[in-house]
Amino acid sequence: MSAPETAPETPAHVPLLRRPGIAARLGVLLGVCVVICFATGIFSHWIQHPPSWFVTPRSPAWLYQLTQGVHVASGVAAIPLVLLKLAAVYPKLFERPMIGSPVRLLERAATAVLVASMLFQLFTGLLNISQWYAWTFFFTTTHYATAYLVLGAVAVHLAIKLPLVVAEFRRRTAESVTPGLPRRAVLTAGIAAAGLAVVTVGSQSVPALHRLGVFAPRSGSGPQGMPVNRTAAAAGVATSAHSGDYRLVLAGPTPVELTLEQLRAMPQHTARLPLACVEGWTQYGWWSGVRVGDLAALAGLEGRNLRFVSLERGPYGQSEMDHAQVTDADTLLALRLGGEDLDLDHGFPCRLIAASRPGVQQTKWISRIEAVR
Ligand SMILES: Nc1nc2c(c(=O)[nH]1)N[C@H]1C(S)=C(S)[C@@H](COP(=O)(O)O)O[C@H]1N2
Ligand SMILES: [Mo]
Repeated sequence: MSAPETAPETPAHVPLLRRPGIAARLGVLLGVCVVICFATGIFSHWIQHPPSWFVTPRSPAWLYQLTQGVHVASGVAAIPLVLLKLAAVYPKLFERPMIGSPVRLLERAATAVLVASMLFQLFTGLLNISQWYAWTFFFTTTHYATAYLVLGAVAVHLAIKLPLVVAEFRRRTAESVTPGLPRRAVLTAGIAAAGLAVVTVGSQSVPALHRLGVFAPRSGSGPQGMPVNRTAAAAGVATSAHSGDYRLVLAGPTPVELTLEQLRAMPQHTARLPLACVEGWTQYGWWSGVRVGDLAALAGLEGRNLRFVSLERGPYGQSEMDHAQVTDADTLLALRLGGEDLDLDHGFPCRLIAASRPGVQQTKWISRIEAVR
């Protein structure tokens, strides 16, 4: 009796995810997400730490909402794609020889860096937007540095794999005679999973979809219909903000101290502006208060870049603004939100609000305005 014949290898016996061309196509989708995420991330970094050549864009008011929304969306979409891609290629990660030739060593080292840095970046990013700060390092600096590591590793990986990717895409015509459905099904599933992932965080900015925001803890509304990032109690300002001793200090050539009553007596302006958090959510509100340009003029601070100091101590307790935005008619020291006095958690007695500015720079509980340098 002869041994049973082994069936010839047909596409049907190749696990769905390992079919030719799938890894390459997932890689292209992932690469697009990475580039978009990097570009919008670097933009956010420049806005917050402007290099000397960088001109901070001041309009449209929703610009930062858009770029940061796209940043978070592309990062979140990349998570299911990277997991699918790993599932498609993981047997290769354990192929022998482990080391081999120098070129192979380089390739494997680059892959190790790529996988590790990308998983680290995407998952810490996801935890951050989910407000689960489960680490001791300072997130933004680490996130920024790792972004370059990911981009560099992607570039090396692409340089090594480019011929393979091109070959995979060329094969397309030859393959169209075999049933193409499974591959397309995998890619469709990948894109659908990426889309679903975006919904789990993006829905926080769409009131009707709040319940879908499982990775978006700020879903739903805080006081005055606006989510709260850090409460007054957490910032340690609950007492000082309500104190009768409160004064706004304008530390200019003509020093001025204003009580809340005096601030209320100044000309008030109203603007509809978004709070666009770096963590992806955006919420619009009607803000009313004193124009920062008027306050600067009062203290002889015209033409100066300004620093806004909060009653809160610590890294989020101050922010800076260039003189061009100081004179913007919509740059306000807001006293009211939606026609009511600011809620304590939104920055009572007053907070900064200006167009196209990351939420993290819309400093709450302002007690002092001074010139930078
Ligand atoms: N003093 C102070 N201001 C702050 C913060 C803070 O922690 N402390 N958080 C900032 C961040 S990250 C955001 S997104 C907005 C959120 O404003 P809200 O809490 O009123 O929604 O406030 C900003 N202003
Ligand atoms: Mo934020």
